[in-house]
Amino acid sequence: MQQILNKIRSGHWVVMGILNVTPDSFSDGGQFNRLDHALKHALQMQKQGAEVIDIGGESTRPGAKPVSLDEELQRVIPVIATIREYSDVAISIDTSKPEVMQAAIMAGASMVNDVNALHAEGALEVCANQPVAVCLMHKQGNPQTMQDNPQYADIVDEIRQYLVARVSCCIKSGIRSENIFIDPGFGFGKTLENNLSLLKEMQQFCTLGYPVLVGLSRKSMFGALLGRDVEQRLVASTSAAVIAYRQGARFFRVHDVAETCDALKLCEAVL
Ligand code: 7PM
Repeated sequence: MQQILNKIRSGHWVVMGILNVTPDSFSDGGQFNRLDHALKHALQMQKQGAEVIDIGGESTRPGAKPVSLDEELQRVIPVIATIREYSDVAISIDTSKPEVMQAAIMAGASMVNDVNALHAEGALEVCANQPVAVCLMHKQGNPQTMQDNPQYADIVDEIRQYLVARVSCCIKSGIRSENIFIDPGFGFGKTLENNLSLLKEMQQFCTLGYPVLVGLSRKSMFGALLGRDVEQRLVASTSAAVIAYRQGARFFRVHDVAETCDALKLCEAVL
């Protein structure tokens, strides 16, 4: 993770590949097949240019039902341990639960990606006492209802203030400032118009002094704008990544690793 932090600090981009660990898609094949599939997917993304693999048990997604602690642990920890066994790629744990953070770190994760920005009791402490990077994301409301009627007076200002406040909490708790990423949280309690404003004003997050991670990949904002199903959002997703890159975002959480890396290589070559 240290190498990745240095790379971003010196102005380069990094791609984080999203690893699917949904239980439904491969549950028929049993534990071995599930782990084998996750490992293959992770190694493929690494080969395509992902330097971090983000692993989540899906409890934090918009509209998702909460997942119990035991279930989340059972979903993600064996996957982390398996990838750690076969690859040195950096692993990020996408969770809001301190117990999952702790277990994931023990199993080899070096980053905590929390859409809840370490609000859960004990989360700050877990991250403060370990050599891990953290990503603090903004969201309005909770995953079940946040898309119902999001409202902001000044969305950019509100999210900036929120992220700055969360960064302060982290630093007060003993998390090193060099280990902190911020993320405006596209799609988390945001209308299409809100998401477009955030993308337009990306620079205002990139000048706060912390590297910015963006998650735009295949998001429903592209469905709303273009009328495209989730598997037809590649061009919009990579284009949006380029727009964010041009304003200073350097960390990209994506499904389509090879294509995003191509676009970002072009960006960097031009600059
Ligand atoms: C359904 C809707 C499934 C939305 C999954 C999602 C982000 C994240 C997610 C993000 C950070 C997705 C989202 N989005 N973590 N986790 N930033 N840091 O599109 O934007 O993958 S879940």
